[in-house]
Amino acid sequence: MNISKSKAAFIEAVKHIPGGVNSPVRAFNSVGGNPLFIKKSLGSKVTDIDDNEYIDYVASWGPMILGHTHPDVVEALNRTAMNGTSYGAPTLMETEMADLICKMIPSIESVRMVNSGTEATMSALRLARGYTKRDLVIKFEGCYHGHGDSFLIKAGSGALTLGTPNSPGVTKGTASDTLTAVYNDLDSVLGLFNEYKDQIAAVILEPVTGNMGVIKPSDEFIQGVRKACTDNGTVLIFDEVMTGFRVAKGGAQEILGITPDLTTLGKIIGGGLPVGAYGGKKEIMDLLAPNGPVYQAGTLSGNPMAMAAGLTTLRLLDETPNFYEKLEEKAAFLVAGLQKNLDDLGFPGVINRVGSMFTLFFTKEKEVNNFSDVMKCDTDLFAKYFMMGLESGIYTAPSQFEAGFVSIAHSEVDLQETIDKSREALKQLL
Ligand code: KE4
Repeated sequence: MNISKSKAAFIEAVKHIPGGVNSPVRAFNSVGGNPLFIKKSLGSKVTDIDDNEYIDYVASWGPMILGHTHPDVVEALNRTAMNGTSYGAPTLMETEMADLICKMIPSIESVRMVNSGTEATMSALRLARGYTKRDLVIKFEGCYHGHGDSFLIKAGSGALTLGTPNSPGVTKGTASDTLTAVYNDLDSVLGLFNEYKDQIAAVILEPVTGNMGVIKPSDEFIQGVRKACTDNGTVLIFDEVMTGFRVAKGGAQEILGITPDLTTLGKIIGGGLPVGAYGGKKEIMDLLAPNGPVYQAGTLSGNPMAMAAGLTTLRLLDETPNFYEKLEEKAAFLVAGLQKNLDDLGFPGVINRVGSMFTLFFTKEKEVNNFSDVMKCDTDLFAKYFMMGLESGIYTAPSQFEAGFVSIAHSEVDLQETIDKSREALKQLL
């Protein structure tokens, strides 16, 4: 496979961009080689600057549930741009977006738009602290909530991939206000509530994880966390930046049957443009400026271009008959095929899937249910598998600690080709 133009582009990029990338997970540090420079995308495919085409499961790290370059999204952007790109004043689309989010996720009574998932989680935590007048937050090892200081403690995603789960630059004071518990271990949460009684402002978690690979919470764990928050007057924040509108129309909270107090959103709600949001109980959200004293602001929050792409995307998700049933069929078909590869070849591995997000863990463990299971993965083997996938035209996340995403644009041909090429790679790795 010729990737000479990407190699040359990377040499140029590193001259003025740290690591040659504007987000660390895009670097290929943990899998070797250098990142591919992408020049276009359509449907289930992306094409690099050497004109290699790939079946894409990165999906821009989640947003592209409709597939890339959906014509309705492109048309909405073109139409909006003709009237200007940003006003710094309210627009009707922002109200439509808020109304639609509140309709699709009933636990959200009021919602504020921001520009990234990081902004959403940072703001939600500040709001929870303002509402409870408490300082401490519980997060879970391996979960990633963006790069806000409070969350770069035992963080997942790129922080884990690159071996910096605790980032330098986070002050001792900030770090001391973040407590960490173990995902799917309710006792680790209850122990912290006992030790720090009445001091915990919030518990934040990925209700289905994606940033240490895909892990679903046990009913006992997630129900126990909800009860502990309720009993202690602690705000439960579901970070649904990845799972929101991904694992179900109403996000992970719909399939888990748990109502959080606040929800953070991102990725899909921008339709590929920079958007984040946080919302929940009106009683809590009304503390936000300009109504209340908790401050949060953003020059481009609710930006017309981002609203046009996001609103078009959400409307399609809300109105397309059987969208999630069709997406479920596609993802189930793919993962059944990948699982058959493992079974037929006797290849050690575990595949976790929730809706259209999945992870193939290279592990000899029989299950992957928590961070310590994830840490037993063979990341070297993953790196070889990743590179073989790339060479055969399959583009997946360059990290064992991420999720793959199936879009509605992935055809059965795409999925069967992926299964077949994955099988060939595993055969060579045996
Ligand atoms: P952003 O600030 O990257 O928009 O969102 C942060 C964030 C918050 N919460 C969850 C559950 C997330 O998954 C993310 C971002 N996810 C990573 C990939 N797993 C984004 C990719 C990247 O960092 O470039």
